[in-house]
Amino acid sequence: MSKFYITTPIYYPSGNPHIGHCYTTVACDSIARYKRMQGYDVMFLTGTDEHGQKIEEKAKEKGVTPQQYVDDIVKVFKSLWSYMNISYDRYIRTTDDFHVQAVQKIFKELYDRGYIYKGEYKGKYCTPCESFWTQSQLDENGCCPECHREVKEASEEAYFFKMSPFADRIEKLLTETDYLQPKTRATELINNFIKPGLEDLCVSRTSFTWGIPVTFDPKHVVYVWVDALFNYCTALGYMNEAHDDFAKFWPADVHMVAKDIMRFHAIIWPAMLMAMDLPLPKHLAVHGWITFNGQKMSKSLGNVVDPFILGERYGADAIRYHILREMALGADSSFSNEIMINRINSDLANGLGNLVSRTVAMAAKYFGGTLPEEREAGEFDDELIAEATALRGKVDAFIDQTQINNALAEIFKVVSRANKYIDETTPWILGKDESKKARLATVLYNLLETIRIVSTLLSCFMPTTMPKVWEQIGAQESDISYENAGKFGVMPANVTVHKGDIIFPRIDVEKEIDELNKIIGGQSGEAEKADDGFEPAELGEEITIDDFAKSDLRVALVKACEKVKKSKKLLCLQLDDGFGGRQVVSGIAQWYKPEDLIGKKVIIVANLKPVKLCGVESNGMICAADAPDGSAKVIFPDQDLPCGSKIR
Ligand code: ME8
Repeated sequence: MSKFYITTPIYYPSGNPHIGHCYTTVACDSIARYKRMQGYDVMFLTGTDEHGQKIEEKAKEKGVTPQQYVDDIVKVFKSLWSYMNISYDRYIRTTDDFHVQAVQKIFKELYDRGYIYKGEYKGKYCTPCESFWTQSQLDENGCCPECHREVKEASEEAYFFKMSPFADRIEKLLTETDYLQPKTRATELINNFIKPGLEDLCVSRTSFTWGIPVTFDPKHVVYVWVDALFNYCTALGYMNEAHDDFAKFWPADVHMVAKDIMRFHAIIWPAMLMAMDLPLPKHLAVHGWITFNGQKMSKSLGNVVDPFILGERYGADAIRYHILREMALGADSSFSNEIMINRINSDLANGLGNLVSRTVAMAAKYFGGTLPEEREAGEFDDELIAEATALRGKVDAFIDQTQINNALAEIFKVVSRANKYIDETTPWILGKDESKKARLATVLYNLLETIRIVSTLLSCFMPTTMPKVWEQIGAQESDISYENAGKFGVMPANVTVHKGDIIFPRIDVEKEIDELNKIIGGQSGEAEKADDGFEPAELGEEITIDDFAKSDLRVALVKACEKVKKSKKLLCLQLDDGFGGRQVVSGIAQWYKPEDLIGKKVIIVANLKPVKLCGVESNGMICAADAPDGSAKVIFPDQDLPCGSKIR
């Protein structure tokens, strides 16, 4: 049997887990379940990264020991994973004795091999990120390039890890193999870290004590990232006796992480493995952030969405589905109550839920629950059957590329196809005609079989609800398997359905949004206070000056402005653009009243194709910037510039 080893990052228990942590964990869980269903011998690892200055400081603030502090939060992580139905095979805590001792051995081994040496560290240190940075790595304000907070000068005697011997191999790993998913991220890593010359990494600290002591120089503790990264190996028994499956599962098949810790996994981790002569993991799948009000959802920004609150309202499976469906590998995904509730209503309640309840209800109504064995094929059957049987192959391919959102999109295409098949075959009309019973039974059987295939595949993503679907459609345990998910006609012709509760109840959108805004809005107020931690939107793809020259930006004067009727968001502006005037519609009504803008000069994109917004024609766009509180701020140029002045 082939093995499959997948890991989440080990999370810092410096605060309670949030939807961002849920994303990676639920994504890995779904892949692990899928691989198990395919017959792989799976090891799915998660855990907590419990050392470091940040934890030491938090514990002190609370008046408890660091160990007591992490013990309490780890309980919350574990209860969330159980609530979310996370099927991890192993949970590692970096305070586990076996891990501590293994990291000490690894550190000594790297020292004995000549890859770690003692020196003096002078640099810029970011306390929240626990990272030292060189001057060239700081952002344009001289702050931490990860969290954009102030860094401080720090200097200490320290041990260093030699990075330069591995630069060429790492560059090849990133450019010539499919280690990095998506591979497009390789350019930023190479330009920012490898091209300027890989600097040696400071791998010990003397300024705090909550860490793993270096055995041969105990005033030093091992840098938290060296301690943390090796969890992927020690959890299997590398350099320890607590487990014995390192030979079986290493190298990892997939490490999944968000972009903020890509550098550690794409450069530092391979270098350390190379230094230990260990094989490299096969894939590093990097996803974006779940953002809230335009900022990364993060404990330190205080804008986190509590998964327990959402789970209680809609069920763990609906939350799992929503976050998996929204996040595309490599891009950020913005969390909003509205998108979540609409997604649950459209895909789960109206799409899948409706398909199951309509099919089961018709089988009960027309045949007392048990289909007769007579069959009559008809129009549309072949198309539905072909789509349902081809589905498994498509999902396999997307799972292998860690594109879970696309796998789910394929599954829901078949759900829509099946709902359309009901409209095409009109079983309620067939039911009125005694001579059409065989045709009706065929239609219902085809629907039940399609539901069986779809729900078997979906059970990896929504493990709690799908068994309820199987119960309703009369599928037996032996009908549900990966093998059968690729076949049509598995259930017996005289299958018996069982009407049950609605699987995904429809949510009253307005009422829910009001209630959720009250709960989550309270939390986002905290975010506004923390705008020093503003995370700018991701940089766009590189373009040439010629690409930029295609956009014609001009100065224009707002002569008149009014709200667009029937819209809460839109303002309609009459502008003097230096070319006889134009009308532009802009989505800034939440933040600007017409009188705030009349008489002011703004910047417009002047050569945009006209569009109609809420029925009103718009000839261009007003330029505005993201503000930390999630609003948009209009850019006001020098007010003396003439209308029509071109921006270059
Ligand atoms: O970085 N959107 O731990 P951490 C999406 N201990 N994913 C998010 C997220 C968000 N808003 N916020 C967090 C650490 N994550 C280290 C890892 S591994 C050897 C050591 C997820 O608790 C995402 O997977 O800060 C990210 O990579 C991870 O949590 C960071 O968690």
